[in-house]
Amino acid sequence: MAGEALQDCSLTGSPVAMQGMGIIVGMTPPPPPADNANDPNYAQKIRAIADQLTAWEGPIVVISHVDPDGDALGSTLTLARALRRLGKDVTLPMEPPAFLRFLVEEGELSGPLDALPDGALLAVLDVAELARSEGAPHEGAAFVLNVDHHGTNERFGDLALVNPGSAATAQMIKDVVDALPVTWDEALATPCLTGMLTDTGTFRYANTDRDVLRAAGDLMGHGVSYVELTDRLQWRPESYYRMLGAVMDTLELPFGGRATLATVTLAMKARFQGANDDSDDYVGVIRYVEGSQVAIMLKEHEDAVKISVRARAPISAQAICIELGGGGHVAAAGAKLVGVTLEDAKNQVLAAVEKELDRHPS
Ligand SMILES: [Mn+2]
Repeated sequence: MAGEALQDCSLTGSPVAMQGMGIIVGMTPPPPPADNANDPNYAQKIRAIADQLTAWEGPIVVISHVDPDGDALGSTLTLARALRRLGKDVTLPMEPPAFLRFLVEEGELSGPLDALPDGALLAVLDVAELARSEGAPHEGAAFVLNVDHHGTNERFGDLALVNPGSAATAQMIKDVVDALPVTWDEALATPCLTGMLTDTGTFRYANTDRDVLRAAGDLMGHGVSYVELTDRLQWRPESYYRMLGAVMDTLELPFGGRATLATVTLAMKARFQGANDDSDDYVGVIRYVEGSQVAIMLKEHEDAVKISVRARAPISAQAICIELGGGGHVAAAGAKLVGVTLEDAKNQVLAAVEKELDRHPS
């Protein structure tokens, strides 16, 4: 789950992917893919990835998903730094959200690429669908590497390691870097731990397990200041808190309080300049209303409404968002409804939520 993001989990889906799955627009989507199994060849693939990267002599381009979150930036920055230490020619095209920019040093990131350099290895991290990648086209890559923890991952690429049991892609990148001939230090460990922190909600979400805590413990042993990092990751501008007040005024508790729902409107974004960039984790506030099994944030955009969903077992945020053409994890997922009004979006979302709640009567 994306740190909450989940990603936010910016775990939005795309109609393109839906079409790729053979779904006819207008028909009821099928149930979520059952492929949430971990990769049975995990250890061998980590070794193969490390060997492939170590041997690669051409350029390497590292990308992640649209609306990058802490795992997207943390995974890519950790891998890029490790590979640069091995003398590799690495490009990392990304525009991180404001609250993560403190992690980045001058010159580490680039703007989006129009084309891949000749002979490039493209490493795609934390991206379930190629259509949701950002920063560089995938056409023309000499080799595509896919490392991700979304169960809905399309298993694209020449070498794909997909492990839904990993709490964060950063946890998988930690294993890759362990297998590379580089020495861990604070500069490598800090972004890597960030990915684990944001995708687990600072080790509070349902994906938090012994393995991710052990991996995080290893990174703390490499010089990360845990208290400083977790503190810094919570910093937000004043406008964030001003807008939070307005968003909380929209709070509703449908389905007898089994769900919580709130909205960020275009008017709020206009009123609270600068808050939009960091508003994704408001859903992390309303998920803690007593009795709520599923929390939903609607974010109005010019041409679409973005949906962020957080759920506690047995309710599946993934099932709700796949119903809406999106995707993500069981506990945290997202979708994007294009060309609809806020009211239409809300009705569609509530219908999908009701269907999932009906599967698990309280
Ligand atoms: Mn992730």
